[in-house]
Amino acid sequence: MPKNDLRVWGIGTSRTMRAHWMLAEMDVDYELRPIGPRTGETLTEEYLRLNPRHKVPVIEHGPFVLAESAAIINYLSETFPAPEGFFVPGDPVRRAALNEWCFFVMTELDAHPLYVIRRHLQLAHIYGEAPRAIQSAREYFCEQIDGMMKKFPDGMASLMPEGMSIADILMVTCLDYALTLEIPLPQTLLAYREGIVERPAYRRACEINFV
Ligand SMILES: N[C@@H](CCC(=O)N[C@@H](CS)C(=O)NCC(=O)O)C(=O)O
Repeated sequence: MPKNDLRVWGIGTSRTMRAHWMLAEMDVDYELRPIGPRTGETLTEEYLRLNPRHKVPVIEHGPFVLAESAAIINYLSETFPAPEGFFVPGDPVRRAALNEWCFFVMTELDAHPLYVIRRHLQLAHIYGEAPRAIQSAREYFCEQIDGMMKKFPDGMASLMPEGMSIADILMVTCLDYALTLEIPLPQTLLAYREGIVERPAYRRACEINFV
């Protein structure tokens, strides 16, 4: 029986980092299955039963199986007690405001430009070379960031005024990946990231996720 009835599958990417970071924030112990993408480990019969789309991360909480990093950290934030200062909305309006950030990060930053770049750069041997698509994805990412930063002309400590939330976990993991791609980021956004990556939970999660 895993600790807290919880098992997390996956390490090594910005998406798996999200689950480990959320659990480190909440100081919740779990069993780790440190499988990596594209290693063959996501293609075993055991794993395909959990996620036929063979992606990491996945969590098992008792009999409940959940994929998709954003859904996972949202579930964890509502299932285990959040630490002091970690914002989990209790009403529909604040939930909607948080969702706006989460969906923005996941669709306009993560799933579209960053993943297009990954597919045609690091995974070009599978998806093909597409320099024009990479260039336009880089530009799109920067445009989205510029638009977003208009909401924060003086910078910010967190995306939600109430404080650190799952939206910041999604955002900072995207920014970390963008930095590895040498995408230029505004100074105020870099300062926001610096403030968040000082959190002990971020550092603990990096040690688990990026071995
Ligand atoms: N939208 C998914 C994306 C997950 C994803 O693409 N995972 C990649 C690693 S970052 C993966 O497992 N790839 C293995 C494969 O495609 O077989 C999430 O956020 O969890």
